[in-house]
Amino acid sequence: MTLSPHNMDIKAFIFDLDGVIVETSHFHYEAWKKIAYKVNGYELTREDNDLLKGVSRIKSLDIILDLAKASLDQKDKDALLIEKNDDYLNLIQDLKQSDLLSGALDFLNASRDAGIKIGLGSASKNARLVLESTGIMGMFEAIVDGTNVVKGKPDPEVFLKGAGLLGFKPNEIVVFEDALKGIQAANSGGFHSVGINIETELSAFNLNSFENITPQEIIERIQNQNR
Ligand code: B16
Ligand code: MG
Repeated sequence: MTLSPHNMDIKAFIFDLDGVIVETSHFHYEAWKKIAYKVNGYELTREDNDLLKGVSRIKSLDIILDLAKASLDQKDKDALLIEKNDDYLNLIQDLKQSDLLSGALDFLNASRDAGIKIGLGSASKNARLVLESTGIMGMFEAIVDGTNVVKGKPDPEVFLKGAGLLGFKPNEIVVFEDALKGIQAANSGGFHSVGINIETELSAFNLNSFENITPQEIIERIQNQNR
């Protein structure tokens, strides 16, 4: 199905990765929990973990050290960063297509069929590995991840770079995000934002998953709000 000219204002979708396309957030949580406990017995809660969503590895460790009221020298921090990532890589070693969020693969396919360009905007340095293991790398026309940016979310750099690669303006793109910092990043860059599994009023609207929604419906809802 192709889009009517009326719908052509939105030309691309940029997806966050962890927690939006693939359910890897609980693996990050599991790995960070071990680190927090190791630092000084701190029990990292799910609420604490929400603060880490969309945040770079280095910044996440600083947040955990703050929460645990601990301070470490750079050498110990570096060792923990390596340990966290090794643990995370171990946890995602069997990642496969069935680990995609429910409805995500159909939604990506439907978007492509509708002529909408697809980009990735993730803070993760493991994003390409995750896209490869889930077999969806080829669907993305632009990939921007933690290896390509200097400033993390809520700075819009990751999405602005994606827009540049896709060749569209931010207001022609919808960003899908599960993290508050990601939605703030999208909004401050001038993108439309849709929340996935998050309660916030900062996005245009929020969804629990990509099940039972079409790309056309997303675009219509965004356009109706901007009328
Ligand atoms: P890595 P996203 C983010 O990915 C995760 O939400 C966040 O929990 C993680 O710390 C960050 O990537 C860095 O990941 O350690 O793999 O480089 O949600 O922006 O796709
Ligand atoms: Mg995320």
